[in-house]
Amino acid sequence: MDTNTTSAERKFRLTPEERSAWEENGYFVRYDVFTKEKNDILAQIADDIALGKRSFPDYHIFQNALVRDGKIEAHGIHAMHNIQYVSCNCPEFLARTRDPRLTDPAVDILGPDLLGLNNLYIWKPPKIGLGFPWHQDKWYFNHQYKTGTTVATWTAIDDADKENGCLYVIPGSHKHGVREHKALEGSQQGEFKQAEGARDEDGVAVEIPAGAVIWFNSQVLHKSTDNHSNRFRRANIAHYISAKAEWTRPEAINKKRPPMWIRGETYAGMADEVQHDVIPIL
Ligand SMILES: O=C(O)CCC(=O)C(=O)O
Repeated sequence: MDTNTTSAERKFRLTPEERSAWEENGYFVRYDVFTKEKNDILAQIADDIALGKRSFPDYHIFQNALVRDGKIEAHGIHAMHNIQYVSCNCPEFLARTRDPRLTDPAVDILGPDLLGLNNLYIWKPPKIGLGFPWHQDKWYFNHQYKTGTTVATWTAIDDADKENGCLYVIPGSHKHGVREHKALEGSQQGEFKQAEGARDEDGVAVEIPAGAVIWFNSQVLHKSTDNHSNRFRRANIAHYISAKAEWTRPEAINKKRPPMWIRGETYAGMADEVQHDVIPIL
């Protein structure tokens, strides 16, 4: 696929206002990017995986214990990783990851050659869905890739608001480098570490309806809160980096989670161990 498109050819390219918001705040939102019908297809597949109705490798499913007052109250699935390249008869996730509605703006930011990283589908169930502490995704990516900006897309499958645990960001925080991240004491959310010095009072809740997408610079400090509502708060997250990114430590490449080819060229000697297609579950 020749994806070396011109800006005019990219139907979903960045608007000047979005570029300013990206540079100034490190994020922007678009509404009505995906229809309910299109998101329902993904939601059904992910629900079936979460409920054990479709086989899916355990190592791509993340569970968390909800700990309150030192006691485990419940265990719950909270995320499924890389549905896009694990074949459970669901090429729809692969198509979504490569959808120009998501990737055209990423091309405007990163250039024409894109890889996809660590997709995750957050399944935040009513009452027990857990929040994530303040963090920068770039802190995690720096362990694997030497690259500048990376771009996250966060697609709301359900309406996301303060009650069911929407995303919060600290506007402009992408300009101040990557902070140290430390394990949380008595954490409910075992998987993520907390960025030092991030303050709740600087955060803005990004409440968005289903079908909207947030694009954010992965150096932006962000978090989410627990789901206190009786509704789900599901989101599909796809990250993009330039295919010119180098491995930080080639010996530590995570073969279970290689980057995914998205569009354009790949480069020998860079992050070139790339997944092109779905891996069948045997
Ligand atoms: O969707 C959420 O609740 C938080 C997701 C998040 O912070 C992340 O994926 O980095």
